[in-house]
Amino acid sequence: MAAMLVSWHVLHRCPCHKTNDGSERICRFAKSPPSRGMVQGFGFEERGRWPSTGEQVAGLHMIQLEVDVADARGLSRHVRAVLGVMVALALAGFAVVGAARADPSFKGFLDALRPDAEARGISRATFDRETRGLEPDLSLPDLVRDGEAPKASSRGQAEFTVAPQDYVSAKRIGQLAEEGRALAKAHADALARIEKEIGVDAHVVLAIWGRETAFGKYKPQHDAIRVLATQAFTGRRKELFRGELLHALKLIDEGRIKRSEMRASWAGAMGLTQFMPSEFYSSAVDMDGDGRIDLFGSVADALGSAAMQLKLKGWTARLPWGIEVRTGARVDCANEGPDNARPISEWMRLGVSRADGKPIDARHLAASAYLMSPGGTFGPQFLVTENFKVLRAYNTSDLYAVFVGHLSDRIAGGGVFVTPWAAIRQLDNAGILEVQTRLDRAGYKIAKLDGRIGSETRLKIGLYQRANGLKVECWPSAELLAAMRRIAGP
Ligand SMILES: [Ca+2]
Repeated sequence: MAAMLVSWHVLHRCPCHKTNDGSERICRFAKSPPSRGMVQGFGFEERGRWPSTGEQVAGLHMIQLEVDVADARGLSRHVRAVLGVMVALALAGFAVVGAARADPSFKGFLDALRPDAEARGISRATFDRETRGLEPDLSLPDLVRDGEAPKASSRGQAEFTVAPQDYVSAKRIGQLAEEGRALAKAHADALARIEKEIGVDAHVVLAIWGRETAFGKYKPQHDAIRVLATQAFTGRRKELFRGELLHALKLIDEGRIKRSEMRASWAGAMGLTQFMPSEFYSSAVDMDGDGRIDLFGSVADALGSAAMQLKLKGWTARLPWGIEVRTGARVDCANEGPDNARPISEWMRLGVSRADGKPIDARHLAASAYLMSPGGTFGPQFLVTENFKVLRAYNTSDLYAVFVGHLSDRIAGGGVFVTPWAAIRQLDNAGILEVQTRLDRAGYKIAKLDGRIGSETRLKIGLYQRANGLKVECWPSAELLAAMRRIAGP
């Protein structure tokens, strides 16, 4: 039996704008049709000539289709044919809207979500109760508004907007370390069980707790459902948040968490260690054994679950996340990055040594490590291990991972960095983006031109500085940008 179209309407229609590239009309599926169930949320990009005026236009349209599905292949052909007609309609300037509502596109988004919620076993009653009257919170960071290009960076993430010496603040880490040492004693039993049963070091999960919520003192106040729905509707990472929203609704439907308890950060993270709803299903554990998983009120459950997350991402017990080093005469910061990883023993043969002058623990010499200089030569430099990558997987930022790793060392009794951070002045995102673009153009390819300072950007800066007879600093400074402009011309 062939698929039958029941209804359709335009969900989200960004204003068309002129383009000078003269390219032919492109209708591209953002997502291929699922094999069963109803179909919704096709995105397509179009480029073409506005029929009434002849202007070149480009736009992104989201279209909701409700299709009675019997044959997935038939559906695909059918949908493609219908979309072709709809592109023609849209280009001809037809205003296609759903029923008149205050915010039809958000309503349409929720309507399109319902079949997926049902497919996951979320009751209709729960779905309707929790989404009734829901409005997007357009004050959140990281949103993409109609007709706006996604921004080069997220204004919400301190990891990418604060200079290293301010992010990895010695004062802040010192305070957290002191509290962490007291909490290590208070929760000694649970932490011992976490180390024994899960195999993740106690000081590391304490450090995550400290970093994420200052040991529970930070209590985010956003309604999680509203945050997740807004990010899924109009955020930069819609697909990710759509899945998280469904998981959150499932948590409510199953009676695991009450809506009133579901307070989240602007990015939907909840509880003592800021977990995402899907992580409740993938890695939450009942560490205190009371028969219920409570990531808001039970320290044992929250830390056990954080440990499980690290374990599932590949944590190796008793392997340091990183070692502060001096690079020596033969290695410089332009050797940074996971592509240049080698055993710690090889780094030692190349002249790399511990910054504090102590010998490197013989048990770790065979471990693979890469050089990582989060502030270029203007701060401490590290050999980082696979455990550093695990911390980065928790939150994708070198500075975040250095913060958590260093805090864990401090809680365990370690000292401050040997090399102090210089007072680094950070270029704004546009400046960093210009450095990246100029590097890319000069043949130092950058995978993601995003205005953010990562390992690749620092490495390529170092290589550029080396090749152009500049001082090798691996940092996008104003002086570097001026030199690049001078060398390449405007
Ligand atoms: Ca429990």
